[in-house]
Amino acid sequence: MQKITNYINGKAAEPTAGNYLDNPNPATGKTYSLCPDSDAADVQLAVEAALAAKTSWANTTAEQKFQVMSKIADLIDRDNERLALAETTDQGKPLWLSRNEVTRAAQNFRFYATATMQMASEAHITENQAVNYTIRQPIGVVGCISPWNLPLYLFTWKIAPALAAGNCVVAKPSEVTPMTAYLLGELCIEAGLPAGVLNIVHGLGPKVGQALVEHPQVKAISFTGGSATGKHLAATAAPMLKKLSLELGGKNPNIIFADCDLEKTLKTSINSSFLNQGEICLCGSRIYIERSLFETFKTRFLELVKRLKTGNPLEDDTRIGAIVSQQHFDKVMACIAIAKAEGGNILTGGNSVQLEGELADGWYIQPTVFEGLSVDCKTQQEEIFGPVVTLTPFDTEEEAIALANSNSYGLAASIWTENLSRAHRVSAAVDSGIIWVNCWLYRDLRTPFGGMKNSGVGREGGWEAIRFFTEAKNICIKL
Ligand code: TXE
Repeated sequence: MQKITNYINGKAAEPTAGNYLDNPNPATGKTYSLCPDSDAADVQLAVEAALAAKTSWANTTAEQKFQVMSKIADLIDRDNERLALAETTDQGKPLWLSRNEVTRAAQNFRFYATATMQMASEAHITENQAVNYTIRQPIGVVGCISPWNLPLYLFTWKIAPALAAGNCVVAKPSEVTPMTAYLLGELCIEAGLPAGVLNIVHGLGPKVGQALVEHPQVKAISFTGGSATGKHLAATAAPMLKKLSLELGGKNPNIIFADCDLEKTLKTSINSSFLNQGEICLCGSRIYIERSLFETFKTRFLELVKRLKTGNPLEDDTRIGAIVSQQHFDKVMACIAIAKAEGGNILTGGNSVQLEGELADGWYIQPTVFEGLSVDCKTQQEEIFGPVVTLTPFDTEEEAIALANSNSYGLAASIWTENLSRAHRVSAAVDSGIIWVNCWLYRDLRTPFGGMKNSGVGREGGWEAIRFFTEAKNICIKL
């Protein structure tokens, strides 16, 4: 049984208490590796290593940071197949999707490697009396806590800007999907990342994550996960005046007007509904369709949904892989039961899928489509985070906007229309941090990324992330 280790002070480290958690493969439901059940003592060792490396990393030249971060990106690319197989075995997503996400993880490191070479700052000249210039200094030791849905992608999405900004990092991946974070540690050693610059501590959120958030020498926390956890984490960090970036849940509208390009809308809506088994905070699980198009869209959409293969994540034609854990499988099935109880009419799906052989004990759920649910029911209000979407008609643009905003989340939205004025109008009116028009999940890493309301606080991406991971200092020189 493979034993995952922490990565502390530049080398593999066993959890000090010697405890481990079973780590199952969602496709089989069977434990296939052991994850360190670390504790505060391990966090302390990691923070000490980061503190020891802090000054030297901050003083490392931009060129040297660029070189080592680019090397990590190249090694991730080199090991794409190995990392993708590890990701699928750990998370349950189709292998073809894991390959794509590993490529994006390399891009995260490469993108922020280039950022090290582009750091600039502002100056303000005060009526020929003074020169003000702003410098952005690394915070020092920062914490990065990431979730189980896109493990390596979201892990690197936090770590890369933190390193580029000159910080040392203590990172806590999800205990549900620890494998690729462990493998990243090995690649950092191979790339020659100096000891202590990045430290990875595995374990339970309330134990290791909490210890990291509470640690007085960890000055900022970047978190992606559930809204409830985010609120808890903020309650811990706020009295300590720590900088916080919270990328939380979503319950995103997919607004489809009758004048849309129907073929493109259908194809992309299948993706925005069910990619990664619907386990993406950006998925469009509330589908609103203009009434004149509703029946046509419904018929065509259902035809496509019924063709999606739910099955072995290792097979190329699988579109819906395994649900990440027994706990999450139970949660999603419970949500489906609630939707039925709330009067939802199941148009397709709604059941678990029983596979054969070694996959017989895996966790699989059919892609599920509901209609006939009211605006304020739990199914339309709360994040399910599984392969479950709802179809709801609307009559006017104003109603579509009201429906889209009738929710405590505000992360992302898709809008399908060929009317440019409407696209601008509706985009401005929908309360989401990320709006896609005639597309979904089309990502430019330079753009601000994050949500409002219960979807989080702050933004990642581009210079937003560098600003988060630095302290701005204004220096005024009197002339
Ligand atoms: O997230 P958690 P989970 C949503 C989705 C999902 C729900 C819970 O609805 O069902 O969140 O998923 C660590 N102090 N999203 O359980 O619990 C934990 O170990 C410090 C949306 O994965 O929030 C893990 O590393 N850390 C989200 C990370 O927080 C703590 C993606 C996320 O765990 C902690 C994932 C604590 N007290 C889930 N408790 C998105 N926005 O993409 C837990 N953690």
